[in-house]
Amino acid sequence: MRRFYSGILGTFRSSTAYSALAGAALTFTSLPALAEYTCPENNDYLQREQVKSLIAELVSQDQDEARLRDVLGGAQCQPKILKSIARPAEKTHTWATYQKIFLQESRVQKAVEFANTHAGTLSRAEQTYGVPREIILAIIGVETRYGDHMGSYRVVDALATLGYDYPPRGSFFRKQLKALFELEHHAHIDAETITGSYAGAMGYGQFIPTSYQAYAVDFDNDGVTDLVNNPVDAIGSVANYFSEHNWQPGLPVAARAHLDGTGYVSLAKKGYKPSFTLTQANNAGVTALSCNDDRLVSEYCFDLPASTRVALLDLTGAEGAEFWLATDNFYVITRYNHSRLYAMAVLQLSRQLAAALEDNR
Ligand SMILES: [Ca+2]
Repeated sequence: MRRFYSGILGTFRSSTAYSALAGAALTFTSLPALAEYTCPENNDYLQREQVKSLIAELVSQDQDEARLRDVLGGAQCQPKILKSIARPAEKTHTWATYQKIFLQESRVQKAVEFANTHAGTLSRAEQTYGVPREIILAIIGVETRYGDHMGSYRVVDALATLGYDYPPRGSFFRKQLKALFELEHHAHIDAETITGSYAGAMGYGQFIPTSYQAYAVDFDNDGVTDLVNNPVDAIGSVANYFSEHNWQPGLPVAARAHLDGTGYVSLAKKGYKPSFTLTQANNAGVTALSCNDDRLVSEYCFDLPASTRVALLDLTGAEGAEFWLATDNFYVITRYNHSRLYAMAVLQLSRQLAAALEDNR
């Protein structure tokens, strides 16, 4: 049975206009009960053994002990941060509800203004890193609405709270906290006052400290790499992040898939990292929507060599199950945020932006 083409003909352009008529999402399951984590009473991070060893380690790297004690002594455990981390949007939404949050006309309007202001920088980023401007713009749009929502938590509070009072990911956030002080030591960052998300992500593109260290660039060459106050550095840094994660210029990100038979079930279980070829997908009855197929008009089509590596995504869209074939460039977007919903939102926003910028020319 051909699930995807069933009766859906016409000239729809919106991706959500396509939906399978049968089949439930394979991977959306109810969440297990989450353990609750709370801030200790009368907390003083300076009394904690792990904090003492962080200070010792940083002092051995020539950092100033008084400054470290000052900033860490002022760090506050924040209950709201512990609540937020337990329920990230990517885990509590289906594609249908997630899509509504990020794909709105108002975000596209903001993007066009931002793109006009930074047209030269976006061209230079595209040329330098091979990443299309609409992808850079979509990332900055999804992350912070072009700088409107860079986060109001002190980063040191966020990273101390999650590093010392959220055991499931403590070691990850303790690494970020250490990196924050290294950034203060080597870059233009004030570890005491800089603000960001509940997870300690900073600036237009919401870089966590280790990403800041590894991928941020001084794109306007003023000697300072500043992703919070300088949109030029932020644009270059997002493009560099994609380039360093092997973005392939010109490779389409994803196409709608149609299904014949039940061979798709095992492919959809393999996750969003491309692990089989288009030939293998075709043999399992899964075909990418071709851009040469005039039965449907879709922006989400591709005609790639049979040896191209792909993954099969099954999403719960507004009108039911949706199936997509995604390439290595889709996987690169998930390196920014490990979520297929996130990557799909970035892809679809980027298409809206490309169209809006084209109209604006
Ligand atoms: Ca700069």
